[in-house]
Amino acid sequence: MKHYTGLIERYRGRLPVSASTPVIALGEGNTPLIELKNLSRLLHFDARILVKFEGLNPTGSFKDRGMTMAVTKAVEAGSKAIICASTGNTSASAAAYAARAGITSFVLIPEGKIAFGKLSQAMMHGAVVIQIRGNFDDGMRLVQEVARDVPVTIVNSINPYRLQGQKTAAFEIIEELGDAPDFHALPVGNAGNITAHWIGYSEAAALATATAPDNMSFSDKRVFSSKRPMMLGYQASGSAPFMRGEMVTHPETVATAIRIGHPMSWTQAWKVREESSGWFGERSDEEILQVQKLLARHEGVFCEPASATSVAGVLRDLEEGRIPSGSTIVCTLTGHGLKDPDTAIAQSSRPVSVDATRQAIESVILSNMD
Ligand code: AN7
Repeated sequence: MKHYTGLIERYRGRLPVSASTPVIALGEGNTPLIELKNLSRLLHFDARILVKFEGLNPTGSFKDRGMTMAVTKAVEAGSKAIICASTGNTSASAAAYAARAGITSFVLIPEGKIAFGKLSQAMMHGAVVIQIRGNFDDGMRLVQEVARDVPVTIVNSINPYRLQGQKTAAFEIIEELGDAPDFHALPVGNAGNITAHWIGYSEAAALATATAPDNMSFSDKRVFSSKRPMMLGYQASGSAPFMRGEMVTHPETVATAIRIGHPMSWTQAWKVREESSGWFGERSDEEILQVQKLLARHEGVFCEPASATSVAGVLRDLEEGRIPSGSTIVCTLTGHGLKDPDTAIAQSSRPVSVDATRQAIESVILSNMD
């Protein structure tokens, strides 16, 4: 088998690259699809829920799928610097891919509202980190204004190459399951990822009806599906413009990754909902954290708070019968739990402290055995 180098090589025939494109890759993509077997037993739901664990990408989030494409195309066009506004994960990914490409990255982050793991990544990869006294939406506006005057390439999801890279998650799911699932649920911030998945599913469904041309690579031919899933987009209640039907001026949520009041892919996401017959939903911070903990405790899957929003949404909609029993549902877990250690530790019980003696250890063990 060929050494896996990343999603651009794997899906080359489905992406806007040529033989001479200088691919900037870190082995992104190819993430596991994990069935929630323990939660199914524990919570008695009669459906198949699988999580696509995007936290296992090189910088720990799904952003790497889009960033490998965006930075590759920026370098191909001769760009020497990239810029983004970010709630954290985009900045971590941009910083890493810029480092790999040998170009400069500028990242605008909301001061005090970014998880520590993400900040450490942007700093370690050598990004110029600009903390703004404002939120993501302010940063996004500023990035667009600045990029008009200064030669920097924007790598937020308004860069169309980002969505091209991110659509490959849908291809992987179809390859693993043999077809598209009935439902696909994602946490929604800017709504770029839900839009990208819909592009991927739509291309795969279109391929099934078209005849595959001879020059297609093997993987291109495999990725087709008989149907498209219903797309479900879930938001945190304090930051839910799609539920309010309008932009939110002061978004607030413990899930800082999706603390976004002015989604960039607003129009596209409404179209996805309509075309897929899906819906948007919201969950409180408490529900989100509860499900984050459930996944960690009972499935061994540690995702960040924002990511748990997709599973929290699906569990409720299953319970209420909105999602029919017997359905196959894929939930994207967008980022790794290690991104946000503070939130994880704050909701866990403190470790016991004992003297360094055998007796002390044995007494802790005995008091914790069933
Ligand atoms: C873990 O990093 O917008 O709906 O600046 O980090 O495509 O925006 C992050 C978004 C979900 C929402 N889960 O995805 C950023 C940023 C996690 C995220 C989302 C984000 P979109």
